[in-house]
Amino acid sequence: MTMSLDFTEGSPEQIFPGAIYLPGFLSLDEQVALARRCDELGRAEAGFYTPTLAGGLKMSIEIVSLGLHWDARRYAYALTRTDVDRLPVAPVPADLAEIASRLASQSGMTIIPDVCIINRYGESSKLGLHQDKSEPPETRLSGSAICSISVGDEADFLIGGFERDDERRLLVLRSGDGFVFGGLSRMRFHGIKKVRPNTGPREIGSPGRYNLTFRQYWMSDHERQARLL
Ligand code: MD3
Ligand code: FE
Repeated sequence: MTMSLDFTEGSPEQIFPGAIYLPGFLSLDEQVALARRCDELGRAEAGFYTPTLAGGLKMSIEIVSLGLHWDARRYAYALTRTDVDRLPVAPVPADLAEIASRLASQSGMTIIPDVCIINRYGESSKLGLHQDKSEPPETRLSGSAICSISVGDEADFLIGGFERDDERRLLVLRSGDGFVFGGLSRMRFHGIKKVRPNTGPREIGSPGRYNLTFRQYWMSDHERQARLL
């Protein structure tokens, strides 16, 4: 008997319509390589910084934006780090874009990953319940999915409904797990309640957790060329 083993643990599971959980999407070697890549991109020019939100509160995570910068003060995208140091951001590297395309195709969804945001969590970092709606309504409504991948320490992830007070489900996201949010689920409230310190693979070496989200800003490559913000 032959079986295709695309996933080291389990197979893709639909949590809600359009919300696909892909446990063990990356092999251990791929997880180690991706964690290194995040370290490297974070130490480069226009690397990790701590965003300040519109109300003046600092977030408890550090981020790197690739492709387009996410301005935390305005909840909008820009070509340069408008709310930080005005540096231009690097494009989404091909090796990372390839992970997003694989996540989408394994989930039966599509994305042109023109934005990648790397979040770095320490042991007391959190991400409050929110909706991702800084992307233009055209791409949000076109059905383009948000694809995410986590490496390092485990995290308690909350996923709710379309109103802040809707019932939530708690899922533990582990190193190497993928998650794709398309269709209606693209607009669900979600957040990271806590990180579980020292629960990541020893092989990664450095403590903490990385999460990468891939998003589509432009409707098409053609539109990107024509408009470039
Ligand atoms: C559900 N990041 O960067 S990834 C974010 O682990 C963000 O860093 C979390 O929420 C993290 O905005 C969660 C999983 C995820 C990403 C996008 C979503 C879940 C989502 C969009 C809609 C619904
Ligand atoms: Fe989010």
